[in-house]
Amino acid sequence: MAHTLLKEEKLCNFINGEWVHATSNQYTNVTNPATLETLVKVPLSHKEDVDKAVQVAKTAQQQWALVPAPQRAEVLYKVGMIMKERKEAISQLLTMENGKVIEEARGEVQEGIDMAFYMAGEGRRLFGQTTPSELKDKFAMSVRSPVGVVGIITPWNFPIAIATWKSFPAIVAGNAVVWKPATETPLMAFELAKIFEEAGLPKGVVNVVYGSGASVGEAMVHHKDIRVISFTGSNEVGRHIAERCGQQLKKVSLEMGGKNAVIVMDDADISLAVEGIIWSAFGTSGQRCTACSRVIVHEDVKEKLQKQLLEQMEHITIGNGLDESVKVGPIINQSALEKIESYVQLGQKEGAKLIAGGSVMKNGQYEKGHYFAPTVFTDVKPNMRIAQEEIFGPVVSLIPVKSFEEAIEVNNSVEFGLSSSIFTSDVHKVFAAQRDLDTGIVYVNAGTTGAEIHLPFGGTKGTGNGHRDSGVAALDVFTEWKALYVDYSGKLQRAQIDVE
Ligand code: UN1
Repeated sequence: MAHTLLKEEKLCNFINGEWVHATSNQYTNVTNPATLETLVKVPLSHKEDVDKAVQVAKTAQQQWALVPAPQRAEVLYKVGMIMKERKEAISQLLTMENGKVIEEARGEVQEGIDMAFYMAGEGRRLFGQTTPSELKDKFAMSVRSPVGVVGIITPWNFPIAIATWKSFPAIVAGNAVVWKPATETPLMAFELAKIFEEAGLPKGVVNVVYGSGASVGEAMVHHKDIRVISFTGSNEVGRHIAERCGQQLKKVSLEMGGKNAVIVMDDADISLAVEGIIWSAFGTSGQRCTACSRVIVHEDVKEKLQKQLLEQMEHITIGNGLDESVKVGPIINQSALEKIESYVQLGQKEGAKLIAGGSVMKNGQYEKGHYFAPTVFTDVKPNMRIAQEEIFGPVVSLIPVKSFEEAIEVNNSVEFGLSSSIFTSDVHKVFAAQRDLDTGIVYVNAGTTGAEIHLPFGGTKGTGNGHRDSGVAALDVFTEWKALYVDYSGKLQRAQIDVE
């Protein structure tokens, strides 16, 4: 039942295990950002499509929740096995729709495979807690129960990994899913939906509705039968969702980016730090929530670091990510490119010194694609907007500091709190930094990217609202705690009153 996509094919939604046309008959082109070729057309669905998906999800969830969790887990295990078999083909498609280089695409698909096996394991855990009761002959425990129908809204920058971070824990915990993937990257949802089907996931447990945030996202957020929204994306959209969910007392989990810094102390291995900065600032063209966009460097090693950084940047190859020798691919679309460009202009106006890159690449092979040259600003002041706001592109600001304490303060001075890193050889600084860096993820002697799926992913302050994707903490988003009391005394025992 393999379905090979045709060029410019109109994609269907996946509802109740069927591939169905959206009710709208409106489509938008999905473009390969490396070549500007149209790959497929994605439907712009309406509220009616969401309503249909929620309706079938609600029915499917009631049955799915009755399937023992180890059996639900077995389906996820099969999903992982199929993803593993198809890793290369999926990675190629991912590079085509998202632009990230093939090596990173393979890494992202691997993240999804890891998540499948990890969450399959949770099917035999899903631990609750047993506790003593205050009363004699009474049993007390708490168990996790599914929330029901969950809505997941996923971004274009990790279109398959983030979808697995959210859908797999939801599924293993006994929920049904209505999923709105980003319109820029619908193929990963198409591939994953086919895999769910082949792995034997019952119809209606996962439903894909393609479309815009303004119509599909809004309908999901307002649907009374969607009990949780899990969102990864921009700050602006996340705050809007939070407000809407707040009004309805709907549970919501948000992950909305970062302004992540690498701190380089005077006792650091500078060559290693440079490697870490290049990988986390320019890898994925800086389009990761965890991307390094600030380097907070001790003034005594600033010149050395800057020199080595510029030298190493000479070796960065930019182009179509399907070419194995390319290290940095294109930017997702024209508006993202323009945003990056406007921040570079702003940085210059603010008085930061541009020492590398700084412009859209338009000549030769770059003419047909959205490319931005890896960019470095130096002598950046911590309060400049380029050092405070998320740019989501290959732009890094070097901020000189005089001490470890100042480095921590500058790191923590932004509204976000996702990831941070410190390069140092001093064990005292390592432990003080892990305590004082106000971010959900801290790296020592590594860049700011590269989170592993069995650890919690998320951040403090403006990065989110306290929930975490990935790791066992993800189950908290997709389960309700239920407290259970069983009195086997044979008489009415009143808590707090009938205590001896
Ligand atoms: C993201 O950019 O939203 O830690 C996810 C990392 C990747 C995931 C990034 N494993 O960089």
